[in-house]
Amino acid sequence: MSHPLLDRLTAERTHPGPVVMGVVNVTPDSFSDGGQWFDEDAAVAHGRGLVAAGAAVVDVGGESTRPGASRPDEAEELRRVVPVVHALAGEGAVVSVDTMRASVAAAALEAGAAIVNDVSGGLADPAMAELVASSGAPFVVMHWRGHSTDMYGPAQYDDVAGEVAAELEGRVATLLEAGATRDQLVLDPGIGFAKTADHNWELLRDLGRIVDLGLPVLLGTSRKGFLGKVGRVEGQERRATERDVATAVTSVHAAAAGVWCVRVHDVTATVDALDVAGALRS
Ligand code: PMM
Repeated sequence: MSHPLLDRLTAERTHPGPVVMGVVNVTPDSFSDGGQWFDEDAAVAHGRGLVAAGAAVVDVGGESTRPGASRPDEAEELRRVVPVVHALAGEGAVVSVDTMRASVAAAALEAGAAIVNDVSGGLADPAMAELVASSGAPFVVMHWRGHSTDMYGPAQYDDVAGEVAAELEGRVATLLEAGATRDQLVLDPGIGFAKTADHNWELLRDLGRIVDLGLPVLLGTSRKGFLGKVGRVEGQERRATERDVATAVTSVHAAAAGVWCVRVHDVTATVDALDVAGALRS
């Protein structure tokens, strides 16, 4: 049983496999596209283009989570995010807000956002669980072990998929205790967050263990560093914008593993890949 909005997004998609979420980073410093959509009009036009390319949801964020990034203050995050959410939602797009702050999530919902995507799964802001419960909006619970200022210190696992699954279940229990309902929750293993390249590959191979938790799963591999390194010697890695083919391959893998949604920068590449994979299977 999932939230009516999540069911609607699944039912209305025009390609096989997972729903596609397109990324709109209203930041000066994101690792893959920092600065490109920092201007409000550019961000809105970009979001519109992602919807035209097949994104069922556009994810608007104002804080870079690039390793080592420092956080914008709340006023600055609100200034970046709210007008873009308002404009895209006003045009009929389904918008999610990518934030770790309950105040920003609340303002974005007020401006027309329909989904809250929190890379900390509610851990960064103690007020988030209460907001999730009171709003009733779908909430993406990502696996997280701390802010990006120390991304790799906590990247210690004996069994990465098992530990990520257990920690996500802990977050779900806390959110339910705060009054959220199960149908609101979407799980995300948090590729690249407190995970080395080896951890990311292992998690991707073991995605079924996250899907088996029984909630819809969202996967964000798009343009991440481990896709730049694979098959390349040091110094010759693919740059972030050269990782869209690699990302599309992981979207096909996610489809086979039963993932509900993939979060990507290049929507066209992923939709093409899902179409081809679907035709091969049917
Ligand atoms: N990755 C980034 C940002 N937000 N949200 C979710 N749910 N999952 C992710 O993997 C994720 C995210 C990384 O930064 P980007 O916006 O440049 O992709």
